[in-house]
Amino acid sequence: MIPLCELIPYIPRTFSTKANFPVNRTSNDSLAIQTDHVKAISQRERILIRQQLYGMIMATNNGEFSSGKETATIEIIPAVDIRKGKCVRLYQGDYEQETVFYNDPVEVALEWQSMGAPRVHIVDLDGAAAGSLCNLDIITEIAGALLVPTQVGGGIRCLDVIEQLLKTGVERVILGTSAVEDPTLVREACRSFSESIIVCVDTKRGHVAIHGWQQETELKAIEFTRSMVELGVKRFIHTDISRDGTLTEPNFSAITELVNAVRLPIIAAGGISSLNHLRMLNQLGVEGAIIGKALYTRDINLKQALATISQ
Ligand code: AMZ
Repeated sequence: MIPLCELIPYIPRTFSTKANFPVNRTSNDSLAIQTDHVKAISQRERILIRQQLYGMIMATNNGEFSSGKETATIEIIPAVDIRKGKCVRLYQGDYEQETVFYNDPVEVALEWQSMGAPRVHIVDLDGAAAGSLCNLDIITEIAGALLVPTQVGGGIRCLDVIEQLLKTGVERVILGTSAVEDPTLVREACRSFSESIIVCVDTKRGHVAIHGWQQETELKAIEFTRSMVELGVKRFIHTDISRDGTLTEPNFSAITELVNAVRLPIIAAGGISSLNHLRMLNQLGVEGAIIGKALYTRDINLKQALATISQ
């Protein structure tokens, strides 16, 4: 068991815990809690602690975060977006603003694995726009070639396709458009495949967007996510579309709001472009961070990111 004093160094002086055990403050403002008591701290409380810490970082350091010790709780997930058989990145999800980074998506997925990626995120961009998978052969090849698990989205609209993907070795399937348009499918998919189903909450100006992000809905992120929890969804990916592919920064406030609203794992995406962003997301209590453009432009070095997060 990891002592919490390593998990949350430099705790604000105002912090108080409702936990029913002694908490000692050390000379360097860490919380020292006996290892035996650490088990009693719920995941929820850990998240609240991280959020307090995040507030303090923003207030005192202009957003610059430096910490001696952090625990690797966040999973760093490289994205491989496929369009017309190639590995590409789009700017804010715009199909007109595409950069081709690799001709062979299998090769790049293997490269991320060899650099230590614990999981690979695969999107069939043609599939998301067309409403059915268009790059199934390549996805099957990647899932077969990798040892690490994969999650796949883009154009998945029925149970048969979900089952087919899971049979080819994909670990998790992502539903976006069909989650909005076909709640019955979500309920049935969760009933049959449970943790293998992820719903993506891809937002433009706070509203969920579907059909390759080309159609904005009336649904607000939080209310949509809550309705999905009711249907049995156990994990979500949040992407702020206006940040995606921009190398700016993640929408920390929207992510915090979602983490607070839903007591389930959230994977953050969109705008992650520095090691600092990863450290901050780690503190916010997200389960994972999907990195796309910044890995391809080398703004983030995957090995360095993995090392930073597990220090
Ligand atoms: O970049 C885009 N325009 C885009 C994209 N990356 N459009 C959809 N997607 C991804 C979603 C999710 O992973 O983030 O496709 C998946 C959802 O697809 P669908 O077909 O279920 O809405």
